[in-house]
Amino acid sequence: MSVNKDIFRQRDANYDLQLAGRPRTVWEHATRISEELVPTHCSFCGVQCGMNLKVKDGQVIGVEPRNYPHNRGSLCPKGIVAYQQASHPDRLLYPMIRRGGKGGKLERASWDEALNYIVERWQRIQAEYGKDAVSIYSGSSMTNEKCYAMGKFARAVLGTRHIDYNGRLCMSSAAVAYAKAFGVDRAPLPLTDIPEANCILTVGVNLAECFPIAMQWVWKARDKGAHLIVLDPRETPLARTADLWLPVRPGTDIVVLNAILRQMIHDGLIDEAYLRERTNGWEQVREEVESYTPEYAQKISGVPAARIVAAARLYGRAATSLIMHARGIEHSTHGVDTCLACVNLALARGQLGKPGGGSMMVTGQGNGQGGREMGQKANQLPGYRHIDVPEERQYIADVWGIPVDELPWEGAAATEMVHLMADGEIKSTMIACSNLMVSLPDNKVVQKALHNLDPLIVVDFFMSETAELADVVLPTTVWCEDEGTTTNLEGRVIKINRAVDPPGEAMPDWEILRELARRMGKGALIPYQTSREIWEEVRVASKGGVSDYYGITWEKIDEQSGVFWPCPSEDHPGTPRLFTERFGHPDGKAKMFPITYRPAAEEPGADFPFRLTTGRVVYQYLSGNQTRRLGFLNSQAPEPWVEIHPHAANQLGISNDEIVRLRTPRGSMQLKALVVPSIRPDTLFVPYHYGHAQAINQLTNAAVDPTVKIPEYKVCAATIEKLSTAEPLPNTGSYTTNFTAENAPKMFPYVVGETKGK
Ligand SMILES: Nc1nc2c(c(=O)[nH]1)N[C@H]1C(S)=C(S)[C@@H](COP(=O)(O)OP(=O)(O)OC[C@H]3O[C@@H](n4cnc5c(=O)[nH]c(N)nc54)[C@H](O)[C@@H]3O)O[C@H]1N2
Ligand SMILES: Nc1nc2c(c(=O)[nH]1)N[C@H]1C(S)=C(S)[C@@H](COP(=O)(O)OP(=O)(O)OC[C@H]3O[C@@H](n4cnc5c(=O)[nH]c(N)nc54)[C@H](O)[C@@H]3O)O[C@H]1N2
Ligand code: SF4
Ligand SMILES: [Mo]
Repeated sequence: MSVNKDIFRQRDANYDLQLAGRPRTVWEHATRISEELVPTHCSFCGVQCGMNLKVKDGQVIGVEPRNYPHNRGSLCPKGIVAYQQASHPDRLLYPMIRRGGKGGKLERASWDEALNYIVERWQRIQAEYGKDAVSIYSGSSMTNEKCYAMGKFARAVLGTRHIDYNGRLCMSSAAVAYAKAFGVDRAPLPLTDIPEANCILTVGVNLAECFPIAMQWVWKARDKGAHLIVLDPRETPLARTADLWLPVRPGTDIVVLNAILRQMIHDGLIDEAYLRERTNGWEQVREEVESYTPEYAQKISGVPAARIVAAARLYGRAATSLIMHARGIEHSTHGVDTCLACVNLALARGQLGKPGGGSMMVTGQGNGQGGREMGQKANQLPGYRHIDVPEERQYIADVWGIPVDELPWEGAAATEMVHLMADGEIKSTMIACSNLMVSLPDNKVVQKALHNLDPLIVVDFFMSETAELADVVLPTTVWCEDEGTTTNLEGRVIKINRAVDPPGEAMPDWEILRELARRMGKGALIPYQTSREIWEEVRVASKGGVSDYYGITWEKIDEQSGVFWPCPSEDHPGTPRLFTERFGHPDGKAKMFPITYRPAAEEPGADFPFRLTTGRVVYQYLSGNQTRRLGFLNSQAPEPWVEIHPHAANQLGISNDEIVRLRTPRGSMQLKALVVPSIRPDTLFVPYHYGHAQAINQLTNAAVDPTVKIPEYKVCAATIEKLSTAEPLPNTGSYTTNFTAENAPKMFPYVVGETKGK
């Protein structure tokens, strides 16, 4: 198959002319009117930018930005190529079963064979070992409808208590912190409020690379004179433009946040009236922070005392101030505490509930917000109902039409589930929408755990590092082949539309669950013919819950350009701003908690003198299973690297681009050094989007926060070594990163870059 590039070049040229104000050519006009535009949203991050997919002859051939309130007609590099997933040559097109035992090969099977095999195995396992011997590991890149079906399938059809999802690895510490402090776990304000802020303090969020389109709201605030303070061990693109960069040692933010609060108290910048009227617990917080002098904070965190004082004054004197925080503080064994320390600052300034003020967790995954409200989290039922509360259990049991004593209790968190697999307590797991072999810490243990499962079932649309280990692989749809809703990082519920049919035999996740339930004799529990039927049930199941979606209809989403929950009735407009009058606790007040600094689980020492932190780059997404295949994105960041400061590099004799060995107590890997002045000299950074020998989670620490079990991805002890001889780079797996002239489906307008990383 070859692409007639000349036509597309011609077409692009015409488009340029059109942009220059010239009339459209006949060719341009003809192509445009024969394309259908399907309004939807991006498949990637939590901003969920509005986009129109261009569809022609049953295939998605391109994208246009859509003027939605929060992205206002812009898309970032990932959004622009997201559509290329649909017709990608790597798509999984039919079910596969590993024949000949664990050492055998994955071979094509029919749906009937694959589903019957799973059901037969599950029934035998559950009869012999009990219901909890089968588990579900799910994800938040799925629509609300899929997430809801997943939770109901696990608890009502399988009857297992073990269901959890990848949000556990993401923002679960922030979720718990907000539930503790405010009684509601949601960003309290929309992105469009940000320009009202006079000072923005970002804490562990690389906004420009991870939420690029949200940046326009920060720029608007800056244009109006807002100050910007960035707390991050790296001078991120956002930090480069900031008034103050606080280069914190990974894992030590609490001392900085407490010291800022102490300084504000000493400078008389506290809103005492707000604290009296709207909060509980302030006195204990005031006492706790008194020992956090700027000098003590400097000693622990490495942030100069003078900058801490300056930050307290810039932040504390702003009439309206906003703290934005993300994984930099949440991926920690004290993630909940650090978020609560941020909340203390914002409450002490009386900011929560003000337009443009307060604290805002920046949720990461496309449906990271909805994914945790639909009942696929170990301790939660739909509507953010708690699985331990008898009335909440009864309500959901009634909606599902099952006796309440058949509803399982809380199961293992995702990180704990892996240990139950390794210990043989869980015998079989279905993983949908997660790539554990890249995303979980200390992945040697993960591999062992997955190897123990029989069968391990993986539902995906691309072969992932995890699917490679599966006994059964089931092909599912990409986002634009199914319709449903997602809830973006603001709490805005939006509509995803179906643009094309799935290729081959791929089936939406919820249809796979329906077919499994039917074969298990429980078809009446998953009876849906359309995802809209699931939505109508979600509305009822969430009714009266903290995240009440009852009043949100698909029509209303279109009419209002998204609806913010809670929205308890059809005539309710939705709630963009939370806490304007009261917080979610019964007395209407926010709770403040005194926060004490504790060191990370693993501190540097003589053998491992650096702090290693991990995270993201703009061009790759999560485990990379989707973006490593998109040529333009991958060509910009085809392999991982380790960022090291020039001082440290000089001492070790390491030069830029040199292959080095990175070592932690769990093992070592080889990768390129990127010598950059934008990182602390005692800190190393590696992006985590890569698999096999390139996965940084070979080396990360599996220690978790004691309450939420989120891993400490953001700090462990490490060392870096020059290689004595040129050692060959190990095998890094194989995937198609690109469309070549040979494999490109005809409709693709561009053939980008070259094939890398094979
Ligand atoms: N391009 C891209 N965008 C994405 C994603 C992606 O994979 N790629 N993923 C999405 C998802 S699921 C998520 S969760 C979000 C994540 O969004 P972010 O949280 O913004 O991303 P991270 O890179 O994980 O970490 C953010 C910053 O934390 C800093 N950091 C590391 N350790 C510490 C520390 O101890 N303290 C402080 N204060 N900062 C620290 C890092 O230097 C980094 O700049 O992004 C979403 N958007
Ligand atoms: N070292 C380190 N590790 C980290 C992090 C870090 O900062 N550092 N960040 C953590 C964070 S914040 C997160 S969110 C996790 C993410 O970790 P994972 O959830 O494991 O990563 P994803 O790439 O999102 O995996 C999703 C998989 O599901 C597929 N998929 C996408 N949509 C659908 C769908 O609708 N249905 C099905 N069945 N499959 C689908 C994709 O192709 C992909 O293979 O990683 C965590 N791991
Ligand atoms: S900012 Fe996020 S939602 Fe918007 S286009 Fe980029 S990846 Fe997609
Ligand atoms: Mo995430």
